[in-house]
Amino acid sequence: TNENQYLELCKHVLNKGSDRGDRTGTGTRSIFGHQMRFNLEEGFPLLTTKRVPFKLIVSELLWFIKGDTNIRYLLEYNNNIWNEWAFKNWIESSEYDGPDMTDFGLKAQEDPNFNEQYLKQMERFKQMILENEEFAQKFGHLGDVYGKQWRHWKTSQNDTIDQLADVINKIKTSPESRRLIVSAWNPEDVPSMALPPCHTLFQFYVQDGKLSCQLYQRSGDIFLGIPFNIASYSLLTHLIAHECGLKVGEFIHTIGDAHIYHNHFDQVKEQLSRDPRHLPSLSINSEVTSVFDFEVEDIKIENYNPHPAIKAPIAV
Ligand code: DHF
Ligand code: TMP
Repeated sequence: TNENQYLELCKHVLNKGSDRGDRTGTGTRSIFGHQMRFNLEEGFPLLTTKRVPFKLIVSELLWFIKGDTNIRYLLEYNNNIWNEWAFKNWIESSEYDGPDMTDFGLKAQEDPNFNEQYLKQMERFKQMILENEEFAQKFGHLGDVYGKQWRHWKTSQNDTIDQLADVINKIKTSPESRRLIVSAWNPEDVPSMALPPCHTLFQFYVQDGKLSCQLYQRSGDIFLGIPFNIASYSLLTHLIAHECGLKVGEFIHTIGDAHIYHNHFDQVKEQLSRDPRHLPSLSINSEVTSVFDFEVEDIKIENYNPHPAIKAPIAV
């Protein structure tokens, strides 16, 4: 089944991966080059061996689609998944007046006193982003990340390219094209991004009235990031298929460095001890016709009865 491919990837990396240092100082076990194929006709691939917060996936995807790169929109939907990377803007600026937050990601896990300080500052940061527009403009942005590259790629002529609108038009007018590509990897902008795009490039393919999508992800956090990425691109495929009058085919997930962080091993083993359940189904408001008009309330998951959530620290 669809979900077994994910569980097999976890086992494979635990058993055969190489232990490596990484940018965050956490340490990972990793392999290079892996592919999973999810048949979207068999159900929506939201993992059932742990609860995955679907609402967060929806608001993050709609945020990309709107071309937004500021975490304020996410916070308005109670979505905290990008906070740490914007928080860095603030604590490294001259306006920051709290205790030293250098290396907060690692320190918060090791030192309970520091963690308390950190949570206090993070709460203050979130409040100011939500309440103060000027503060949000200054510190809530993540650089030229996904939304910017998908919708407003900057050209050398000082124009912008709307890659997402263009690819949707091309799917409608030349579905056999081999050029149905959106790239988030913009080498000129990489240095200014809070995190260079992990999902770097995706391509569409239409056959027998069905839309398939393949993602090339350069780097994948198997326990925390990948379950979101699978669901997010599957949802994007559904939304675009809906606009184009197509059914859904496959989501093909190709990963470069596929890794499990050392502090996620127990969680992964717990998850592997569970049996997958039937996959849920997606329900989208059919009155919305354009991908660009969806709101969070228009997208729902049905018949989702997962095993309980499993918490894990994120490497910053
Ligand atoms: N950094 C790292 N090290 N791994 C990532 O997966 C990652 N993902 C990012 C940004 N930076 C990253 C964006 N996506 C979570 C999931 C996806 C995501 C960021 C965070 C996460 O923490 N998920 C939790 C629940 C979070 C919540 O409920 O607020 C989970 O258990 O799935
Ligand atoms: P890196 O830039 O050093 O590769 O670190 C990025 C980390 O975030 C890495 O563990 C992969 C993970 N990640 C995902 O797995 N999925 C995502 O969507 C994002 C944004 C990050």
